Amino acid sequence: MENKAKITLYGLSMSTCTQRVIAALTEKGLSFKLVSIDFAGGEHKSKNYLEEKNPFGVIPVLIDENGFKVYESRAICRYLETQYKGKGAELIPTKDAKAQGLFEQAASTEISYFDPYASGIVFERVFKKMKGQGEADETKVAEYKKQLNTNLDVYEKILSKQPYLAGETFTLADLFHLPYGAWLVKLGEGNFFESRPHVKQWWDKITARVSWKTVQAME
Ligand SMILES: N[C@@H](CCC(=O)N[C@@H](CS)C(=O)NCC(=O)O)C(=O)O
Repeated sequence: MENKAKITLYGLSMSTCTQRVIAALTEKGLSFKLVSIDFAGGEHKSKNYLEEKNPFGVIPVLIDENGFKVYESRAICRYLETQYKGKGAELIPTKDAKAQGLFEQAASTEISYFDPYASGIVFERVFKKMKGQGEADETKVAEYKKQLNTNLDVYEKILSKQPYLAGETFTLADLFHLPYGAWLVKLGEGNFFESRPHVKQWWDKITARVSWKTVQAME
């Protein structure tokens, strides 16, 4: 059947950044059309793509039904939450300045203390070879692992006092962890989560959400 969804997501179902957006779209209960980009053929580096979609030559890019275009996966998720507030799950608490401040603190935690190390490990072990950039540098992997372990010890402390990173409810700050966290598990590095009881509880809860199951079913 023809997909009449008015939100278009340009990306790939197995790309981590695209998955982040698909999870957010699903949390919001928004239907969308995924238009696959021909990565192998270099479509994302074509003149047209750079001019019309994303000048950095990466995926994903979202075009909303009102024609608004936005790229950068986390920015897309934030946009969706604001534009479709009141629909689906509330992914950024706006009750008061404190709740919003705590959300921003948690979102910054993900991009500062989780993503660089988790994505670094995945890049070395998976994407480097795919991009023809050689074998994994295991010295770098060891450094990333050490730092990620140190940072997840702090997560353990935070999550022993509250169920989610921003407080009592699931937010985009939790969701942002899913794609690279899942890659760590796929690479046999699930111990990052398993070895810390509160981090494990949190990870089990966020990966059990319908939104993440939907992403996995699309892979
Ligand atoms: N910060 C960007 C990163 C986008 C990104 O690096 N996307 C990858 C796929 S997950 C990509 O398009 N890589 C192609 C390339 O680097 O040439 C975001 O969150 O959207």
